[in-house]
Amino acid sequence: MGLSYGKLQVSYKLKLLMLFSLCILLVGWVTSSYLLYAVHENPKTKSLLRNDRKATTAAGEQNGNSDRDTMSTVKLPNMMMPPCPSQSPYLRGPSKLTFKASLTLEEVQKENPQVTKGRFHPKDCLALQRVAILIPHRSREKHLLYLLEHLHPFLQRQQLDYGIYVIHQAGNAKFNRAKLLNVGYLEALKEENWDCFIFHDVDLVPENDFNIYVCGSQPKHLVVGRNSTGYRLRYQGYFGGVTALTREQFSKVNGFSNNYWGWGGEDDDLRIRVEMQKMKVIRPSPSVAKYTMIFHTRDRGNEANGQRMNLLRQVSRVWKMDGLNSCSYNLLSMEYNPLYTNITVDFGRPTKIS
Ligand SMILES: [Mn+2]
Repeated sequence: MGLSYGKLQVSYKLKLLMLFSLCILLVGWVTSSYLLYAVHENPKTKSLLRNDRKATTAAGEQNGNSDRDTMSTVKLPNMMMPPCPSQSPYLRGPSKLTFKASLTLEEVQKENPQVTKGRFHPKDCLALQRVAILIPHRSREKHLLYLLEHLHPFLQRQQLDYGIYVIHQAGNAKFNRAKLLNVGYLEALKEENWDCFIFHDVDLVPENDFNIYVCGSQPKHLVVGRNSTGYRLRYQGYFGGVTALTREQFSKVNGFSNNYWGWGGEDDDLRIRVEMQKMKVIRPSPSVAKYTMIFHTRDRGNEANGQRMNLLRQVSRVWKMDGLNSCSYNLLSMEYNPLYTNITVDFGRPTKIS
């Protein structure tokens, strides 16, 4: 009797153990086959497989079921979602851009029902990268409107998980593009663990959606040509307009210098930083990396920076102390508009540096 009771207990424990191991096996199999698939599709996605999206993206799902939604309306839990293909099936290639004088923000919002708080992610696949677009801004509302009009559909066709941040410089001190971009990087990372940052001028609109807004193993310069320069690179080593750096690449160079007030130089400074870290600037093919520049005259408060040549001579001496780690600013507001997050920041006046 005692023996058979013992047997019974053993077999019960055995069953429990078997059930438990079966569960473990099943979970392990699902996870590993998912990971293997993702890594096989794109080895660079290894680091991107963490499912640490924040709850904010869930809000974005709420208005996903619109009849305008041509991508797909199938909702899948993150773990079950396949990675997006290495090339999106929605790309269209070159397009002739038009800019309607009467365009309004409401019209652009209506065209992009799936975007909330400037953010979007594909509903049926896991994007290859999470990309923050940072746009420095002051009194260029019309340019911003045209850029948003074209950039949102462009990024959606590329199947990216993205967010657009506009960083607005308050006050009337000289414009400091580079410092605004440092602020955008620091503030955006407080919201989401972005993989890639696109530093984007407000007046450059991409013409070809094969110019993919993702980061690579080296810093990328996305503007090879623009209509205003006959689609030729402005000069050898030009690194301005639109660039793409991973979170790590940008942090490795300590970001931009904070000391470029007014127009010019800050992009060359960043290129020097990149080269000092033994990284190499890469560019997409000229046929793809084309932009339309919205014509404008030089803004008041953004006059050419007469100090830029002096500043460029001291990059190797100052880069470690001047950049992300020394970027002080007064954050005035953070507004969540439907099509972008607006960060308003005050820098005060330039301080004299040696
Ligand atoms: Mn410009």
